[in-house]
Amino acid sequence: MEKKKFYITTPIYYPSAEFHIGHCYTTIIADAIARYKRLCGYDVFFQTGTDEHGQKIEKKAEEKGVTPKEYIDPIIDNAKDLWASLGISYDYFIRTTDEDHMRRAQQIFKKMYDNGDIYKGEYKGLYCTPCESFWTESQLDEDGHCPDCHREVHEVSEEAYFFKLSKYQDNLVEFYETHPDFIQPESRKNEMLNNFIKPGLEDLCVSRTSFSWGIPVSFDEKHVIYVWIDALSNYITSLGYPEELDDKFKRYWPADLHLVGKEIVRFHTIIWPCMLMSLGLELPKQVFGHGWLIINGGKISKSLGNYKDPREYIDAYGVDAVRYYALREVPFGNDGNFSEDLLVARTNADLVNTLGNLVNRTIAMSKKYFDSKVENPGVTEEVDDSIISYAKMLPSLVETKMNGLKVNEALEDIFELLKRSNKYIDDTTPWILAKDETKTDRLKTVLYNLLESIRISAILLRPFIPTTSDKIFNMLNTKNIEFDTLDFGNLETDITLNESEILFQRIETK
Ligand code: ME8
Repeated sequence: MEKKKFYITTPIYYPSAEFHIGHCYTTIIADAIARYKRLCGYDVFFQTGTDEHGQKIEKKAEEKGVTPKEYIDPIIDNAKDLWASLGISYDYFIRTTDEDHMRRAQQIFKKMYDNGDIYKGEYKGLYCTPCESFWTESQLDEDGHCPDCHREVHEVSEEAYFFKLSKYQDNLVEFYETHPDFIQPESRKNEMLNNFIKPGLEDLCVSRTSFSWGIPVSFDEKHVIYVWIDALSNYITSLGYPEELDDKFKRYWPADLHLVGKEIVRFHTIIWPCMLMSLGLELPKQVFGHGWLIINGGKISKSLGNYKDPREYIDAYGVDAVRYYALREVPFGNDGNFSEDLLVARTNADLVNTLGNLVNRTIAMSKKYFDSKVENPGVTEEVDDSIISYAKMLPSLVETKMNGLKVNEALEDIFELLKRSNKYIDDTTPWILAKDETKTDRLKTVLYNLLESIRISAILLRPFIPTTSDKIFNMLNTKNIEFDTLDFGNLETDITLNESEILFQRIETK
């Protein structure tokens, strides 16, 4: 049977400065979802990349006395290195300066023009350069600044091309109505409808002549394509659109999930769908707008410079501590605090105390009592049910949570099995069983049950903390590490465990 496909994307980030933990947040979550879907048997296409054009980058390069390309190339090399150190398993990294992308973005612009959806006019308005966004007077904040970053906007007036967003207003509303899951969480849909769509969509300025760092409009070269039109196109140019309609594009489009921060939901749920309607293409299945990581009450941001290189955390605490924190700490969709203290507390509480302890205690007992040999004579007692019945339903609990993108809750459910297993040790008191020769077989079963719940947890944890899962599989010396071996009882009984290794070191706090 042919595998079902799953196309998931992150935003393509601006390489205007080095990436921070906020970019890691989106990318780690996308990675965990991509890995989860792969393990479920999907043919996954996971894409990330960089959004490299626009006035902001042009200015940054000018300030440094280099060309835009010279400015961004090292940032992108560094970003790829960061993704490698976080274990990000992307299938494709798109750069909007890639020749293929540029040519195809031009073709997309031309198609929309040929369809009568792009026309020439004059632009007068307010522009926020750091956000590369146009605003109307009424959208500005109380101080007359950009409502997103609260910095000054400036007036621009120039000949420009416009995209007929207004033409698609009714189709868009109808699409929202007939696809209730399109925008998640629900609250963001209402925000789009009430703040942007109901007041009436205005045609969008989609070309600029006041600077040159962009993709030229193919039929009017003094214009460059508005950076958001260029950027949003990435989701299809990477699949070969519009040149190679038979191959990747047919396989993977429409995207199953665009994962984005809440501040760019409007680009993905208004402009992007209208572009696709103009091109006569299917719309993505879902856009999920997640919340922000906040430092000291404010968004972590490149423009505010209030952050460390995420690799400092990876070096100090390990890649899986950082991944776990990003995935577990904040209910997905909400804003949440980021601090090193919280990262440390989360690591100590969950990864050291709950997971690490369970694994090390269990493996140490196996070694001490049975020379690390795994056996299960099947001497069961009622108390076993506290882990066995939960372990049996856990895969479907996790599936439900992951399908609803409640990533933190999926982890909570997995950790519930680990907690129950720790309690099971206290309840069954293996050290007492070990003193009574008539209880040897019972002790073997107790240890088997513990090892088995560790194996099942490690399989389910693979998408989230893959390095740790691999270490656990290695200690268990098991070959049964795939989702189709999740049934309780699949741990082999003819194996000998390997030496245990410490999974997470307790982090001392002041
Ligand atoms: O918006 N907390 O790029 P960008 C959580 N190029 N997530 C955060 C975050 C924070 N503090 N800060 C950033 C752009 N992010 C465009 C996108 S897509 C066609 C073009 C994440 O570099 C979050 O996912 O400003 C946000 O949407 C993205 O980085 C913005 O990255």
